[in-house]
Amino acid sequence: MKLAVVGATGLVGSEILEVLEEHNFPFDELLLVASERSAGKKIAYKGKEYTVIGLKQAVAEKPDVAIFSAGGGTSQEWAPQFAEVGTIVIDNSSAWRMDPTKKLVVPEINGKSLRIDDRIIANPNCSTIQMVLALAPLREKYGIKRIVVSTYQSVTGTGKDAVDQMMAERNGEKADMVYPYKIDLNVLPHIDVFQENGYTKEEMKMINETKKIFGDDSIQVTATAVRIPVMGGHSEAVNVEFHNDFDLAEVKELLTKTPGIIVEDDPANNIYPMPLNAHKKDEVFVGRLRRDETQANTLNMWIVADNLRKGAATNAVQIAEYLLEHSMV
Ligand code: A2P
Ligand code: 11C
Repeated sequence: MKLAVVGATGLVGSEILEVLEEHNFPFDELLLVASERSAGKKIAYKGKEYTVIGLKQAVAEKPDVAIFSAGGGTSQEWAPQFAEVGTIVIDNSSAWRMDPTKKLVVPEINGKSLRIDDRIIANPNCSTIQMVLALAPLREKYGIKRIVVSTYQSVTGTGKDAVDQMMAERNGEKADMVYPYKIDLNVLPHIDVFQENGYTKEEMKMINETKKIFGDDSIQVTATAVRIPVMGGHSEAVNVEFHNDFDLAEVKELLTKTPGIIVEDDPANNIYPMPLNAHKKDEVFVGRLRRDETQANTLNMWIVADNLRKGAATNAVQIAEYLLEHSMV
């Protein structure tokens, strides 16, 4: 098993290496890939030094699996070239997600849709993954009619340069601006580019990807995506209307039983999910479970996860693990 990590020098790439190590992911050979600018750089993994290579060299090595986290443009251009030599590409960018010929996979929800001849598999957007994982067991039980979500997203979702901007502002240093405004001590109702309908691309990803992952176009989703000056994870206030009525204790029990979800919901003791605690964790944390008293069959919940983990690296590694477990690689 030859594994390539494309974008190994980036924020998500280095998180992928951490998750591979923590999960003790089995491979015989590891290729660390980045742009030609980084070729020759050394990166340590499990105490061994690896030399970063460029994409051309990586394709020539014909890896069995390549996990891509090097931006949409790189995926668009290079994923097909890897697929051509037989590599299974697991792509973290938005390049292939809405392509009807490609699967958009959260293994716990729709891993079963994967087939041995899938060559480019898309990893959903971070804010979508944590929301659908928490909603999946509830959807199965009660059916989902409509979702209203507002996000509070970590600067790590933008990448290393955004973290640098926030920290420079915090330290009173000159910041290279990644966002159109100061991010520290501020809140930006703006993630990714604005679309013609007034929504941002991030908001439209949450709407369209949710429908595709659940395989249900009838689910109504509306989103407001907001960047806040935190690290460690994305938080989401979700208001979900079910087709059928629910019992709050049963909701809690369903979520507690779901692998990958941790319920933190004890308001009397100030227990609720926070990005500070979700940092570096693979799980999705759910709390503030309460009935929406203004509308029938409707629940309010608060969902937090490390966007670089379950939102990106962990989900991608889990797809690779699923392929291995099901002898698809
Ligand atoms: P490099 O470090 O060589 O630029 P982040 O999102 O944290 O900024 O990381 C982006 C990742 O994608 C980095 O590993 C970066 O490599 C990689 N990358 C960016 N552009 C390309 C490209 N054209 N070809 C290959 N890798 C790229
Ligand atoms: C953010 N969700 O927090 C974005 C980052 O489509 O994979 C991930 C973008 C994507 O800014």
